[in-house]
Amino acid sequence: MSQLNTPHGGQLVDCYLSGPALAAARTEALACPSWDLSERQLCDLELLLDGSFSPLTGFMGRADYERVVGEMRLANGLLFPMPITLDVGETFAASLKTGTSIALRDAEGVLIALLDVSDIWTPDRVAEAKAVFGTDDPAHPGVAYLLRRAGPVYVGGRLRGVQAPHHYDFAVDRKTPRQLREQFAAQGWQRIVAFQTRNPMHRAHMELTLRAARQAEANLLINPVVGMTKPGDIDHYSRVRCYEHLLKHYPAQSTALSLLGLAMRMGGPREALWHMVIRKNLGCTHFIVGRDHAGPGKDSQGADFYGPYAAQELALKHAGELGITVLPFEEMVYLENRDAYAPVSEVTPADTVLSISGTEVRRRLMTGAEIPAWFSYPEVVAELRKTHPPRQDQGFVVFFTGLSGAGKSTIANALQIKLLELGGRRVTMLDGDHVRKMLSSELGFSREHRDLNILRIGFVASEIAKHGGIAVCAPIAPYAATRARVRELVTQAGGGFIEVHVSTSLEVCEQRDRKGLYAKARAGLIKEFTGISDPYEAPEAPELALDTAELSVEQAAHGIVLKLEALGYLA
Ligand code: PPS
Repeated sequence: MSQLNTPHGGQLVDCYLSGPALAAARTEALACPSWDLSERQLCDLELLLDGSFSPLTGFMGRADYERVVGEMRLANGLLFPMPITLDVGETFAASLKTGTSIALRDAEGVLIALLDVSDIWTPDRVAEAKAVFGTDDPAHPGVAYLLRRAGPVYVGGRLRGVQAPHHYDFAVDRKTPRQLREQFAAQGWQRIVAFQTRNPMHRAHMELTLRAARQAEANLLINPVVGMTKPGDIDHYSRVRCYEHLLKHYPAQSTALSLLGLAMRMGGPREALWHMVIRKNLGCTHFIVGRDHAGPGKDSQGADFYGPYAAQELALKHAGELGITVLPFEEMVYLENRDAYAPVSEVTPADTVLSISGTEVRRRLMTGAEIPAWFSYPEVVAELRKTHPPRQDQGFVVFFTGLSGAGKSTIANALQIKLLELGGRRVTMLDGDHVRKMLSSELGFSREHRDLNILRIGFVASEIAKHGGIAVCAPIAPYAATRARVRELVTQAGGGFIEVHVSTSLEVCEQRDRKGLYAKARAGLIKEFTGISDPYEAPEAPELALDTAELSVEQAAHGIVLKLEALGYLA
């Protein structure tokens, strides 16, 4: 098994141009239509260009795509489990022709590559989700992306790389397949076990990786994903600092760290195979597949999407064909009586098993509770605590939603005063009317404008929460999907999100009609008025619902304070 070979026996792909071809491509790009890549597309592009996805030489064309979706094979029969496609909008697609090229640019407009378009087609994305992920349930992050975020048209073709995407963070730890292979060769490493992770590593992971390396009599490559992982994961900056601490505890001569800018799909078994293809391309000979590898979490019924060992089974089935040895690993647990870690199957009735789940770690970070040294090295825990302070020190957003006249602003004002009275925190008010004057004065009340208005509020609120402040927002926010986007924005920024539905009925709001707007709306003088001539989608699972027909302002505001205390946001 030659180290220089890709899983398919060919040479590592290198899409980058050089010399006169590079200069010509830069000039050619000036006349090409430009596509601004999404974060995920940029991740895919980087790994296509540097050969991590060998034998792919570009975004998949239709024939490759269809066979990959159906059979996990490229049109030429080579095993490749994940469709790697460039999704675009309909308008942009309509401006394209096969045989022409597109300039692919990053978010700042920097030219990364030219795509020579060979295929343009509209895929059946629901069928793709079912075939690739085994489900079309949007609780699966890969499905949610495919059905809700991805553009409806795919464009395939060969790539001509102009410039690798630039990374300002951890630049020396991001190695291309070529750089890693050179490093292995220079160190005389011939057997290399790769460990994939999207989580901070604790002692159990360290024990597992050491065991795997010993078992294979091999060196170890810790190869964490720093592209896109599962929404809600710990950010990669914190994780990489944790890995760097942990690395000091490994045998220095036999362990290396390299960061992988992969955009994961959380595709379980298929994703495990994809990870193997990548690691083979990186020059690794062995790959650890643990329990529930690249697992997407629970489905909307609360059940697992894949069996816990489904990924291991599929990985083992195809390992020979890919030319990489799979090291299936069970969960490792701590045995207090032996002061040692062991795989669950080696536990005897005499052992006292201690374990802390990922959820429990998050809870302890949230509450500031102790995380014992048997579980994680203190410097790793300290690193996590820096970016994940206990809830009472975290920023959060109280997001009111409800009909005009429901009482949102009145309760929000009362809440702001109560929070200021409690002291020690900074509070920003983003009231509907106020925002419309200061941030959204040019917007009307069409769905598009309302969404933009709410996303602006969400953006500002997420920034406030990110910096430890409290944002109190009180727009109507009639659309559930937009509110969900705001929740995502805030939680991804590390803030808490408390949705308060001011559920006062339309009848009561209309009867009050403090601003006289309902009368005008009924008379047709105001168009698209929420509740009258425009929809209001009531929240299904708000943190709190308050009806001002039944509660005084004082009671409602106090109810929110109690909720915030119960959730741990107020000391
Ligand atoms: S939205 O849908 O969330 O963007 O609305 P929002 O920014 O909260 O603005 C709502 C306030 O604007 C006044 N107003 C209208 N509301 C709903 N529909 C229409 N067509 C409309 N036109 C003006 C109204 O006073 C809302 O204030 P509140 O405080 O909710 O009564």
